[in-house]
Amino acid sequence: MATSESDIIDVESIRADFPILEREFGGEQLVYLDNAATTQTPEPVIETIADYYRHTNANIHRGLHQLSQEASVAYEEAHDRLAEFIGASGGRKEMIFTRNTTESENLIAYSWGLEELGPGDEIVTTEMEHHSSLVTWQQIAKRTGADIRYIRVTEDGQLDMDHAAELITDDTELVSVVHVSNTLGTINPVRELADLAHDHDAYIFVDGAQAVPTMPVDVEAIDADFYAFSGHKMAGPTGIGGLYGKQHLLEEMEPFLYGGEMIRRVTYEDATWNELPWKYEAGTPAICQGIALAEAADYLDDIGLEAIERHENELAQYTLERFAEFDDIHVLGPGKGEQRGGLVAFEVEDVHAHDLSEILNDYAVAIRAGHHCTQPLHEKLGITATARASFYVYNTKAEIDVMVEALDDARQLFA
Ligand code: C6P
Repeated sequence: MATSESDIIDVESIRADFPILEREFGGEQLVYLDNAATTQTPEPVIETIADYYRHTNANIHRGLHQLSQEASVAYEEAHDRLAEFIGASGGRKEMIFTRNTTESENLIAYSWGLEELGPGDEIVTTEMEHHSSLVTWQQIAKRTGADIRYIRVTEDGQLDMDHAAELITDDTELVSVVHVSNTLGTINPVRELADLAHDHDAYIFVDGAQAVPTMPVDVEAIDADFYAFSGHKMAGPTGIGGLYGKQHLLEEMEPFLYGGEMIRRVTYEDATWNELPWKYEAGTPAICQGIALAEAADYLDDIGLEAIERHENELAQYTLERFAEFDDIHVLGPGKGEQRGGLVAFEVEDVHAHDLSEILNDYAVAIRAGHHCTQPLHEKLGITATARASFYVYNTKAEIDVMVEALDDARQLFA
């Protein structure tokens, strides 16, 4: 397959780092375009995982023996590395490892939301949120008597910022917003929203699941109070994610889970909490995954996040160009020439997204079909399901051509 047509990054040598891309199905080479769901894993990360289990595996912060000490240091340093990766100057004290973005959202909802919210308080979020935040805040609102307000999404898939300015008031306690929409591809003005929130003494939580893997993120430049992401979407393993929080907020908040590791001193009557970030990491954590995530951060930094962002935008723009050849393909989100993340959700008239995905699978092309965990947004748009192609560092225009040819065959099958 033709690979490197990008003058932004050396796709050919990057592809060589990802052994899974060599897989073939029915004689066709895999075209993996489901990266917004999960990205593939490069050799250095696979090696780090294997190396950890071969040479270092032990529980952390419990043993005085050599293995435990080595594992503890590597796991602690991984927190510093991820803090640095997203621009958090407080290092490990501002970087909690969780299982994923969903758990990071729930941590804030339970530790902060349940304690701080009450009747009359408002949570302002958006119509394009992923279920991980939308459902979580809905349930917390129900339990606390707080209200939820949704910032409107405009016809061209942007947040209506006039509406945001109307909704964010002195009653607002939290603004919760997705940085890059996993359905529309929209890149939201998170700094502007943070300023609006702070003008009204509210906090801002940013869902960075689709941003951290694909663009330079600086939580301090955004002035985010909380920022969440997942390891498995950024060339890291599953089972590990991150939550950034401003140190003074993490210090004030109650723990999320109780148990071992998160305590300082325990009596039969009570307990006190460990220092940050361990106060929020109860039980034995995902040690190997945390260490491997730091390796993934190194891998992405070596390529360069600006370059990754440009490469993804180029692939998204190319996809829009190719789709424009068909008048029965309708794309969600910002149009051609506008800045967007590296994903394109679309509909093909008279062909259900699930049928498309199945037919593309026969060509070894992996895309996602469904509501992508944004069901209310799909309902607002009057659609039950869309197909979605999402890109990463190793994808090429040639692969998009393979997808478009397969789509064309699918259209003709249903014509
Ligand atoms: N979106 C997708 O295919 P977890 O599952 O916790 O790692 O990530 C949740 C999540 C939160 N926010 C956004 C914007 C996301 O895109 C996701 C995950 C996947 O689009 C699975 S639904």
